[in-house]
Amino acid sequence: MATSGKVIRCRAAVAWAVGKPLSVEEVEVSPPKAGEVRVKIVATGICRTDDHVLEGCFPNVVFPVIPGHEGAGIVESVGEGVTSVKPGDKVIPLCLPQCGGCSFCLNPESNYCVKSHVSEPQNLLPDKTSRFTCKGKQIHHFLWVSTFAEYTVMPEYAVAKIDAAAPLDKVCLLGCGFPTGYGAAINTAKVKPGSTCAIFGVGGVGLSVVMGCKATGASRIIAVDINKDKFAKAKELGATDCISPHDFKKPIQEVLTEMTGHGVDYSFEAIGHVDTLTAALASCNMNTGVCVMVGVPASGSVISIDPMLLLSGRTWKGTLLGGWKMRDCIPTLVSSYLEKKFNSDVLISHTLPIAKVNEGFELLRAGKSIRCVLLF
Ligand code: PAD
Ligand code: ZN
Ligand code: ZN
Repeated sequence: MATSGKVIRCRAAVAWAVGKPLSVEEVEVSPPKAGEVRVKIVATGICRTDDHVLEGCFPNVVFPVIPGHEGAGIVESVGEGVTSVKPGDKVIPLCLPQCGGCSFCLNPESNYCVKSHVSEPQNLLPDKTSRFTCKGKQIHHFLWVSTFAEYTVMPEYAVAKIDAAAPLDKVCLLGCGFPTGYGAAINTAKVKPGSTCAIFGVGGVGLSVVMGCKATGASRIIAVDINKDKFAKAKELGATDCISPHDFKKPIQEVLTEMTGHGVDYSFEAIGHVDTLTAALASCNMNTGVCVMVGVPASGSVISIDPMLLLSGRTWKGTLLGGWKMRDCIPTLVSSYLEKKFNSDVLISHTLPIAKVNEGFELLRAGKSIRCVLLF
């Protein structure tokens, strides 16, 4: 490729400071070093986690930074020693990498990787340098993928080659939101047929949980959200009941317990608030209930609970990216999408050019979008 080995100047949405709108700028992207891949991003979804970054919820995310982690693109060039992808391959950048060799990667029960930005929070690449500059300043990476940049560099083990037939403006959702929610139900909770489920927050991630619960054969799926505009889609995807905590005087966990007898079999929190996390825990059956934490609370949040909630037998779990070993599973999920085994397209409510990235965030904050896909 003509650009291989050269610095590429391209557009990126840069977050210069907490609480400020993103700014679409021309940035310089250095070529990939050994073991790295440079990807031309074609499409990227906006996930609430990107909004948490802009709000300053993660103090270890250093500004200026290029957010975005739900993208799909095409390999532009590869660094020395890269063998699993080549220029021209369609790929999904992995915001949770999979080195394949660490103890967690070797454990079939885990999708965590020790060699990730999660173990060592920093927003530089593993060699502690950045590939981005803008106006003479170093710009930080986010989760090693920074999909709000037209070209972005990541380690080879943070990229998965996908089927060449995949529509990138659709399968970008398989970079985060869809697999997170769907996997929370089928991998993390392992929802059983005939069971009862409650999903707190039916945005892009929560609706994917609804789809996962439906796919496993859950018989009752209760969507809980304060925004009733989300209920039509939740019903379309399999929710049997939709309730708003605002419609009840008593705490929502009591409402759910009364609706189901002893509480739901599985509860999921896909919002990221400590109060709804505890409400979700208290909503599941006191003996065998499983509560899965999916929403990301602000760093430093502390949860205080009555220990009896767990002592009586409930299980409380968390999930990162729905428990999928991403490098192994994302290509398979893309194939399943192409085989129409699920339809994640229903989550895409808006498509905008990258220049309108701030409009996309406004739609999310106003509760008007499910997933907004940005196109370069
Ligand atoms: P979203 O904003 O599309 O959805 C959140 C939903 O929660 C909206 O429908 C809100 O109306 C609803 N809501 C807000 N407050 C309440 C409340 N008090 N009670 C009931 N409903 C409420 O976000 P999203 O679906 O993109 O992401 C949801 C969370 O999941 C967010 O915290 C994000 O950071 C996290 C996430 N986690 C992972 C992971 O790997 N664990 C991956 C991706 C996203
Ligand atoms: Zn996300
Ligand atoms: Zn690993």
